[in-house]
Amino acid sequence: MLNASLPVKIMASLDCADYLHLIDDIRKLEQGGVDMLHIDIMDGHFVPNYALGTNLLRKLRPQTKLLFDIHLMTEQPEANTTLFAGLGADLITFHCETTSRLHQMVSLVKSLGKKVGLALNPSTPPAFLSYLLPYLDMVLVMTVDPGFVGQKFVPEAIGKVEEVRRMADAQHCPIDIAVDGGIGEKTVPLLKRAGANVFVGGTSSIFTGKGDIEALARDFRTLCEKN
Ligand code: S6P
Ligand code: MG
Repeated sequence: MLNASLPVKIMASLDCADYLHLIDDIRKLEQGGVDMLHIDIMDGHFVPNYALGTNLLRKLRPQTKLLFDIHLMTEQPEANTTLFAGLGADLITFHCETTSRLHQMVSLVKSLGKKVGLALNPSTPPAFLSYLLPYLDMVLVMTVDPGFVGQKFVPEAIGKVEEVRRMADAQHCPIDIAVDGGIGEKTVPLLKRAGANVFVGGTSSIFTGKGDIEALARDFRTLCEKN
């Protein structure tokens, strides 16, 4: 197993929670011991869907101490990063396919006092990362094309995680590698062995709808830690 020394972190994808009982679900996630809320922001351009927004974040931030990972699936992240930083993000993750100004975006996020993650779509080669790894806190390897919950896991992502971890190790960068999309019982062992240490729980794990969210969050952590 690569980089076994990095701690496992569990994120819960808020878009999979019950919008009509959101605060109840968040309390269960807190009790279930998740490390972060993974908050998908979709603009209807970069991805063919819309999700979560500024008013929700404004209301949520004072309600929970859970860390916020803002997953920006938006064109021109330069235009909205300051806004989301001000809404209580702890980590801002943007897509390398959405801007040609990657170093500037990384600097912008850091200048706002936030951790920075760079996301790659399943078809984006990891070579994109070569000159950026030392500046990043996290690489998010998408394991589905972003835009929707409940999609089919893309198996090629496993090899990509392995390649990213190899690149990071070669550059002596002990960065987090996160995976998002179809993360559950079947995929966690393979992704962890490949070098991932941050797991986003959605409808394949914490939000299956079969059982209590708090218990499912605990089970998800056990699954991610044991493999
Ligand atoms: C996808 C989004 C993800 C999903 C999550 C859903 O556009 O970035 O964060 O919300 O992956 O999980 P699952 O298990 O339904 O694929
Ligand atoms: Mg996401």
